[in-house]
Amino acid sequence: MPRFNTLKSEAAWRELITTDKDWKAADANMLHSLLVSMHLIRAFEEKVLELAGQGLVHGPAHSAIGQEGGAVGSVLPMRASDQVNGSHRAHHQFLAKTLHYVSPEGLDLAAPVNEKTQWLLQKTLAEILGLDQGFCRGRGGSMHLRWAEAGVLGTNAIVGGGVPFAAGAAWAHRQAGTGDTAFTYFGDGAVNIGSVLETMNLAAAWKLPLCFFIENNRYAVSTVVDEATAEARLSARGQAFNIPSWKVDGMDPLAVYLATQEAMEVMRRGDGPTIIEVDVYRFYHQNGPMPGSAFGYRSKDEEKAWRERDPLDLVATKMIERKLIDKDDVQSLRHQAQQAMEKAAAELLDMSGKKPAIHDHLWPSRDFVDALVRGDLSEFDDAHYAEQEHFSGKFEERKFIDAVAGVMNRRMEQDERIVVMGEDVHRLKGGTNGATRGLSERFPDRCLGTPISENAFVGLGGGLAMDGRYRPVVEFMYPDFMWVAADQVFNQIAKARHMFGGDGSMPLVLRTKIAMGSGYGSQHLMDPAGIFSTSPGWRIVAPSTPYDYVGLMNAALHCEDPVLVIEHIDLYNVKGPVPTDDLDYLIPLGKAKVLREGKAVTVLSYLNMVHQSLEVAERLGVDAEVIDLRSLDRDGLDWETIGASIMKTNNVLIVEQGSVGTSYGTLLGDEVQRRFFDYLDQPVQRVHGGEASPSISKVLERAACAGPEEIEDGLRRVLAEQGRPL
Ligand SMILES: Cc1ncc(C[n+]2csc(CCOP(=O)(O)OP(=O)(O)O)c2C)c(N)n1
Repeated sequence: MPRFNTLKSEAAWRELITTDKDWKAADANMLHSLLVSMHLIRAFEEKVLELAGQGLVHGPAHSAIGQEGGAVGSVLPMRASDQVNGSHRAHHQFLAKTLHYVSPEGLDLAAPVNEKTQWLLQKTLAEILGLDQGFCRGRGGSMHLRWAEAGVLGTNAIVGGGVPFAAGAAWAHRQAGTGDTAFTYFGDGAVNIGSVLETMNLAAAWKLPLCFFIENNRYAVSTVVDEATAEARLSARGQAFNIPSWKVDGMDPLAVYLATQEAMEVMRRGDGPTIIEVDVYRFYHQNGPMPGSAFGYRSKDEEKAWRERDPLDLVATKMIERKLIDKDDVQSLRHQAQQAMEKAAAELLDMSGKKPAIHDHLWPSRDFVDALVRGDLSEFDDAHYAEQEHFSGKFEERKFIDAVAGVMNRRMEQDERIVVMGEDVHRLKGGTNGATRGLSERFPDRCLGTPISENAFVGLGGGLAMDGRYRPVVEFMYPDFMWVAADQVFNQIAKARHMFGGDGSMPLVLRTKIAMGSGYGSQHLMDPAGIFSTSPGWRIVAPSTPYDYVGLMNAALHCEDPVLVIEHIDLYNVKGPVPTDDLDYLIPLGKAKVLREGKAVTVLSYLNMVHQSLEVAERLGVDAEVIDLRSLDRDGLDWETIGASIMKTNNVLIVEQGSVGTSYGTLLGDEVQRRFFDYLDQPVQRVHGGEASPSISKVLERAACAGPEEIEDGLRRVLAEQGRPL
């Protein structure tokens, strides 16, 4: 018979229950703020549902009526500089935090609404209605509310999708030593998604001051919490990750307040993340003004029992018991909150017709639709640009990979905001290829080896970039891992600036390497350019020489947008000239380079395929003009250079190495044809790999990718079409 030891998690896990004594001891001003905030939020949500019922809210309105206690109870112990984010159901958290921000002295029953709170209610309602005066200029609506100044990082329509971003804010707090914290709010449904679980692990491993605040309202749409998990006591997740956790009754806002104070203490003293699970109930269905019972997944009796535990009534009763207020005060508070919402709505609605309608002049202009997908690049106004042919200093021959490590060492030495993170970047003499060589020795607190959690760590990078105090450089060991992190890469990082109104920056650099030819097979060898170029928000650079790498990396690190920097392993050991004494110059984003002049055909390419194209054209003696695109995103394509060449050659060959399905050339070919159709003597010709991802077998891998033979074929095709075959 084996022997067994009973094992126990290290993490504390406690339920906090208030007593009469706690209610008697609670600060009167705090109770005033609690009650006023909850009433303002309740009246706000009721107005939103009323307007939704009138068809004035475009899209869902996920009300939090019934859940106010969790939001307000947790926000009141916060400082203005603590930050929060949340999910699709977040009006209450947004308002709790912003009301607290505009009324730092507390909210008072004697005057519950003042100019600032009225302004806030109207601006929030305007956002939910999709109007120009809203916090995100009407782009975010109900599910994407952001007011950075007040500490609201942005709420999120992807369940759990905002959680890694909050870890970024928490990392910035920890690194800056402010003692501030970040709170990420999400529901019981979100507890089971990867971004949440990955972030719990990462935040605990890195001791981030991040509170995972679970609003357990028992339902994810109609799915009951214990149908979705075998451990329905959701704060038990803390046991798995060594995170101290509290469970409280969220219908008791004082319990939430006290638990939050305790959690705050843990986080502010540097002991890492916390979990608070609050049991709450949404009085209505998932969204809209019907009760959940109308959809058959819960009973009217259950709803009645929870409504009898309304957090607004509990706080009012306790305050009346303490003679802090009387019943008339509560009536008057409710009335004033409703009046405030009438007034806010009246400012936005035209009541002159048969039905209320939004005032026409309040909508955003249609021209605003694609504005600020990326920033305006004004940060480059005084940039020090230097192309290789104009550089006057001394050069030395350096390997590409040494330029990669060299420029990052230089930038980190110059700019304390830069933080490098990724798997193994801190070991193996600079990660798996030497790209981060020297960084962990010189900057141990800014070169971070991550757990294998692409979604969490690139999302953390996104939150860090958006926070603005630091500039993350994230490495994906192989590009295909972007699929693992697709939500953070494409839904969160790429869309954040535009979705939240256009003003926020996202200065994140994502490095990755194409490794076609290395035998790593179907799941490691893609070229990510095609997929990233379909994602608004990203800028993409793909340098083909060490000199350009330094200049483009410097530009990427200077840019206020997310920039994907693509490297290629074939280039790592290639040598090229790099300035001996200057690693500070920039190469402009959006500038292509003609590497070989010619009149017969314009070859458009990037990375290693530029060199292969040059070699083949030279070998065959084709009069090809070879252009190194360098910047690949829609905004970065240098149409001046490309156009001038096409007008001269009237023929285009796009050369890329990777698969046709995820091909970058698809976008480029389409654009070229639409812009220059009249100048083309033949359809745009293309060189690319096969349909399948490259296999491990050397022969099949070579067959899946394009190389010199395929480029030769392409050039022959172009010339044959011209009636002068080689
Ligand atoms: C990744 C993802 N899956 C599904 C949805 C659709 N959806 C929106 S809200 C929701 C339920 C979320 O439940 P929970 O996390 O408990 O939050 P609650 O709605 O109860 O506040 C679902 C399935 C989504 N928005 N994102």
